[in-house]
Parts: sequence; C-alpha cells; structure tokens
Amino acid sequence: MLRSPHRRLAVGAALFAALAGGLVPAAPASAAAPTPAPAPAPAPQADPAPAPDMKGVVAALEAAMAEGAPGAMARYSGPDGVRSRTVGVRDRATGAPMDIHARFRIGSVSKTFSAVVLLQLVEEGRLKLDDPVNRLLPGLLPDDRVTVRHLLTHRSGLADYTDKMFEHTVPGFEAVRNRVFSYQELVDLSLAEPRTIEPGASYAYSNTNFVVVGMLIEKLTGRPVADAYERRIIKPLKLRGTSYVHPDTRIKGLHVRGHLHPDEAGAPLVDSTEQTVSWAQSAGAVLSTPADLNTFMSALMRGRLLSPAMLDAMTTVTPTEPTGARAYGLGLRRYTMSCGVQVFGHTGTVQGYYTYAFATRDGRRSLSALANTSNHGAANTALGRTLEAAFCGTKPEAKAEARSLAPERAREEAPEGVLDLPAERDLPERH
Ligand code: REY
Repeated sequence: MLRSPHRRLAVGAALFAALAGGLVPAAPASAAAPTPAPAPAPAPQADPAPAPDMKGVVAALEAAMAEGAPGAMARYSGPDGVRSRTVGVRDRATGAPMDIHARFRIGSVSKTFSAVVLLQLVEEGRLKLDDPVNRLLPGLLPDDRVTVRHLLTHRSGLADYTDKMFEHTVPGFEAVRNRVFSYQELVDLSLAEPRTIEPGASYAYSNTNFVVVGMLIEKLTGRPVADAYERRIIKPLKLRGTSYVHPDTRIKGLHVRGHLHPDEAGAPLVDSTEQTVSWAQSAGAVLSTPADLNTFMSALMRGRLLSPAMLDAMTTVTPTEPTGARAYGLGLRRYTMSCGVQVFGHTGTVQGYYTYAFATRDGRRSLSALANTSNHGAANTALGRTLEAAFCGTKPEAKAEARSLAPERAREEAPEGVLDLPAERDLPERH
C-alpha cells in the first residue's frame, strides 16, 4: 500500500490539474443558449523532452564492452514508451546472452533506498535531519557534531573503510566475499582511520555514512533493514525483481553474472557473482532489475514515496566536482546533461557490476544501465554515456556543429556535462 497522505496529495493534484485545464465545466450550459466563446486556450505545451537516441545508447553499451565488460544493457522508460537494449553476455562461462529481465547487484543505488526509508522516518517524526547521530545512537561516533544530514550528504568526515579493504582488487574481494560483518565492525574499521574532513565542511563520499544510516533504520524500527525496504518501497511499488537477502550469497532466478578484473593485466576475469556483500549492506547490497530501478526512480521523483517537502530536501544538492555538472543531495546524485536536462539517481559499483539509475525531476523519463564488470573505470565511463543518449536524444544541431569542427577542436568545444567526465568512483578524492 502506498502511504495514503501522498496518494491523497496525488489525487488532489490531478483534480486541480483537471480543473485548471478546463475539463470540468464551470456552470451547466443550457441547451438553448449559444455555446459561450471558449476562454483563450493556453498555448499547447510542446513536450520539450527529446526522443531518446537508442543508437547512441547501444553505442555506449558497445563501448562498455570494448572496455572489457562481457555484456551490458539499458532500459529507457518515458511517455513515449519503454525501450530496452542488450549487448554481449550475462554469463561468460555459458555464453548466455544479456537479458533485460535479469537481476543484478545494484551497489550504491541501494543508498537511495536507504535514504528514502530514513526520510520516511523523519516524516513520521521519529528523528530530525539535523539530529546529532550520537543522540540516536549514543556513543557511536567520537564527534557529537556529526548529524543525520551529514551522513546523507556524505559530509560526516567518516573515512571510507572500503578504500583499504579493496586496495588489491581480487585478494581484497576474496578476503570478504563470504564474510558476515556487523554494522559496528564496519564503523570500527572506519574509526580506526583519521576523519577526512570537519563535519559539514564538504562532500567526501564514504560508504560508512550509509552503514550508519542502516544502523539508524534498525534502531528506530526495531527490525532488519530488509523489512523496511520491503514494507516501504518494494511492496508498495510492486518491485518483483528487487530484494535484500544479506547475508545470502546467491542471486535467485534469472540473473547477470558479475566479472571482476584482476590486478595483473592479461589474467582471466574472476566470477564475482556469489558474495555476501556484507561489506556494504545498507550502503550497497540490494538486488534489482532495470525495470524495477526505473519504476523506483520515477516513483520517487513523482512523489509516491516522500512528501513534496521531503523530496525538496532530498533533491537540494551541493556540487561534488568543480563544474557543478555533478552534485549530491540526500542519498541521491544530480547530473546535468550537456543539453541542460537534469537527472536524479545514483551510480553503483559492486564487484562485477556497474549500475546507473536516473530519472528526470518530473519522473516522466528514466534510464537504468548495467555492465557486468567492475574495477575498470573506462567501462564505467563508457556506460555513463547511455545517460546523454537517453536524456538528450540526438540533438541534430549540436551534432552537426561538432562534425564541422576538427576532432581536437570538437573535443575542446564539447559542452560541459557528464559526457566525457570520468565515472564517479574514479574521480580523485576531494576533501
Ligand atoms: C568497492 C570497490 C566499491 C569494488 C564501492 N562500492 O565502494 C560502493 C559504491 C557500494 O559506491 C572494486 N574495486 C570493484 C576495487 C578497487 O577492488 N581496487 O571495482 O569491483 O557503489
């Protein structure tokens, strides 16, 4: 069941729109009276959304494969329908083709699920965004100044324990793939390192923040985070391919197998499908599908999960890099495309899987993309180009202009956007 206050709001908004659009006559017109001259109709609202450039989407997927992904896929959902594209294989050993209905590990897109749950608890008056974490979890952090909002915006200064854990890709992975950590153990790993910034000073991405968000959810609800995802997001939105099975290592049903790049060039890819993902939990252990991710991000942007005020808070961002083309809200990224369109969502990296899941602010258009490798930034950057193609379309003028320039010049003059920026986890740390 969707939470009724929001449904009521949605119905109210639809009624208001109908009235404003003149669908409901103001007064009954008598049969004899001449039809009154209609009020000047508002100029028809041309849908400014360009059609997705699906050839461009496929080119991006193929580029991800050229950069070492065994397969890749993307699904676009918009007012003009749903379009899915797959390339390569979902399992290198069997050669089974990539499948748009297959489940996979969404990594940090899980952070948006965790943020939604915590923000619903804020709406319910169970905590405040500016509460110190230590008020809710006494003694957890050495600094009383760290607030819930600092966690959700990656401004706490809590070091990311995964940096050390995965310094050496394959050995780092093998050391944790079957481990089951408590949240406290993960926080302790972070606290063994110096804080990266003063609380609130700037954006410093860290998985530790969303491990603490998981602790808060469990403390406030008295139940495992799995129950909160299920009751508050998965069931209401009927996300049948989405689950949180920690610490089960398997992905049930049709799924994509993950392939991890080894540290030594030329060594074979490592199948990383089965793992507990206990190192990430509420920061990255959700399983999902492209259709479900589009439904989730669209529903979120359409206000089906949070009140308008809370969604405003969630989409209020600070830049994460100097051009401002990329920014972060509360458990949510905002990317500004080269055509000016802004999209909200998250990226995910978990061994063997790169994910993008984004929607426009009105929730009318969404795109999710997956490549079944990780630890190979060029493949991730290539996959990210699906966003430009899907949300900016073909932009014939821009393309013609670019063609008329020398290649070097064209690169220099490319409009600012995400197109040629390296993928998120590959950016140098900025403290
Ligand atoms: C962990 C490293 C990535 C994975 C991570 N993911 O923090 C969270 C996120 C959930 O933000 C691994 N990298 C890889 C290495 C680096 O081993 N040497 O890329 O598979 O999505």
